[in-house]
Amino acid sequence: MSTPTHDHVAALRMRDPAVAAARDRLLADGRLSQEDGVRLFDAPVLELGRLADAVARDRHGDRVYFTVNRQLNPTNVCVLACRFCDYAKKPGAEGAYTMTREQIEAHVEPGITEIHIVGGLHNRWRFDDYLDVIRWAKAKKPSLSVKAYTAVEIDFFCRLTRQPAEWVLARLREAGLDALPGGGAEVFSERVRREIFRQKIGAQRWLEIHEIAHRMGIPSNATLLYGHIETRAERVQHMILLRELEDRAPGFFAFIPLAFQPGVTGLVRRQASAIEDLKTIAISRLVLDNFAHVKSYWIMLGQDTASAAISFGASDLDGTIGQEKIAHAALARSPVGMAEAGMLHMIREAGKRAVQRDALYRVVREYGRDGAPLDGAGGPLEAAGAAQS
Ligand code: V47
Ligand code: SF4
Repeated sequence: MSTPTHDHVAALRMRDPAVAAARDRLLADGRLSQEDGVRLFDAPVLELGRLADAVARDRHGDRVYFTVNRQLNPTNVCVLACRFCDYAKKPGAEGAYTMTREQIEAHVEPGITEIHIVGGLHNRWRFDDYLDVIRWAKAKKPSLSVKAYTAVEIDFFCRLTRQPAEWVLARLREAGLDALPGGGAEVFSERVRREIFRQKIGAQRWLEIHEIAHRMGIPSNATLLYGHIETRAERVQHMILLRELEDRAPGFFAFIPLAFQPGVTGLVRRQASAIEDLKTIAISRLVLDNFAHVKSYWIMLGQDTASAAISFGASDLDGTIGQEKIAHAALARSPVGMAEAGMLHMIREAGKRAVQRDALYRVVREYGRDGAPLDGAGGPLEAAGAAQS
């Protein structure tokens, strides 16, 4: 990744004093503080968006990344009971499922380049069962990039095997793991942890596992679950802890703010507003100056806000996904999967250029502003008739 320039940021004239101060700080190669981040939440959203978009353009030009992937949630049986989670089921409960090898293999469809595996902490599974999920997916398509198991699952495997995280991660890598997803981070606040996920690992262990992975050369992502009982200050604190880890042990690809889907948890009445979503995306782009990408995760944001986020600092749309189960157990209204043409359409509508990537951000195919592939092949946008607007 080349060093970002400041050309787009330097060309901006800001009207809001807090956003202007943030721009000046970034231009001087300074960093936004906790207080700066919190103050920016009160700034006008369009001003924030202009600055965050300029930062994203200085890093990536007009490129926005996406992947043709599937999400695989092999079991929803979980020994924990996080208060925000509508997905997990107790063993034997109605709706509890565990996929067979055939069902797992069926998720590895021919056109995908990435599989994202995450699920519950099963009471009967051994570490080998989790390794098998990766082995079976990889055996079906050896070129597949595998992004699998959150730090919460890695910690669970350590307890199952009584082995340190280095050993667990080395076994997973032998089975075919390429990268860790960013889930399980929730919010790095002990107050929030005690309230809504008290059985689960906290900030220290999550950060430790990602640090170990990075030092072993295993890249990862980081999420933030927001829009429930956390404060804006706790959101910014979460970003700063991630920024410090990336300074210490580089290896993060993307930061992914996950908009909480209230479902039937009773925690909050409604999902965060689109304005709050866009502010969270923009501020994370400004605070996380050492992260390559901020991801606009359309499954949680909904397609409309996710496509607006492309103009508020997001440079990655995740992927086509397929049968996502976690957000949809919490009644998310987004479709369960999206065709490649839909991804291209969202990016083109935002006036940017699509780049199809794999889980390791290697370029699979680049597209022009008109949505046509630059290698001259007939692309899915044309095939779906979406190239004319
Ligand atoms: O860890 C659970 C969250 C995460 C809800 O790394 C919820 O590229 C919203 O981590 N509303 C799993 N969120 C998903 C995840 C992820 C998603 C996309 C990309 C990547 C990546 C990672 O989902 C869990 C938890 O934080 N979650 N319930 C809910 N009701
Ligand atoms: Fe289990 Fe994860 Fe749901 Fe918590 S969020 S109950 S660990 S599946």
